[in-house]
Amino acid sequence: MSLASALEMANFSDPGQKRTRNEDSTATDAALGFAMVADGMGGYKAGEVASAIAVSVTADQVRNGLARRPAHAADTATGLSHGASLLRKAIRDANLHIFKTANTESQCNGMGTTALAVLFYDNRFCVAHVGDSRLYRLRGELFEQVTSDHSLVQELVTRGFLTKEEALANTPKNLVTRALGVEENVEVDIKEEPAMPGDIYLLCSDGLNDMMSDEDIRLTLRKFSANLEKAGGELVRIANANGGKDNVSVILARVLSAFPAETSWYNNILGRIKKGR
Ligand SMILES: [Mn+2]
Repeated sequence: MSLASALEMANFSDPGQKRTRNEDSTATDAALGFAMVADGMGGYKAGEVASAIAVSVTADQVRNGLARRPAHAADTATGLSHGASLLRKAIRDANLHIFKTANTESQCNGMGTTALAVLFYDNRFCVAHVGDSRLYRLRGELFEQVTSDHSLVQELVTRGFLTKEEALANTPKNLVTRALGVEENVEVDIKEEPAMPGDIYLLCSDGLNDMMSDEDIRLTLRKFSANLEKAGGELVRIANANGGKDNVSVILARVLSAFPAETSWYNNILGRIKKGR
């Protein structure tokens, strides 16, 4: 079973109701099992430059890295899977590229971007992220946020200073505490978990989750879960109907069937060996 037939993906990015430009960048490649959202920030055009660099550098490195070795192979230098190590390195390289561009092109001074990249392989996924773009998962009735925002609100909650309600009431919502392009090095959070048939993954920029509660996102996903194109279109439509204050990006990925790493030729050989032929 190839990855392209085990995964279904839909990709939406919309400027919203208040902004003239769309500084988000997105990419999907179901055959590679790859999806990414980046939410750029900065002066005139710089935000979209930063997010576009993040997505193109990461996607290129993932494509090249997977051509060399399969994602499920062990990376003996890091103890991670090759896929996880590849995602982390790609985002670090994208950071350096953006940082250098920001410091050499005057019109790009101060630009930055979030990065959220997901890679599916061997019945699991790896998510790598920096900033406040989010990965959610709908599994049956259970809808949860998989990533933890690198934002002032989340830091205050994680450290126990404020409850989530207090933090949301008293703290600027969109202050990210980590982004690509700000410093020469960046810490990338990575997480690897099993992916199950029926799971729906949602990658989004804050233009979605600032305009819709998690419960409304969950209800919309469940209502339209039979059709990812419809579900994604509805999420963008509701974010815009609720004000559309920011660019809104939504990627949906559904696991249609199991996708173990073993290829069919490998199983054939294994079958023959077991039968003694
Ligand atoms: Mn945004």
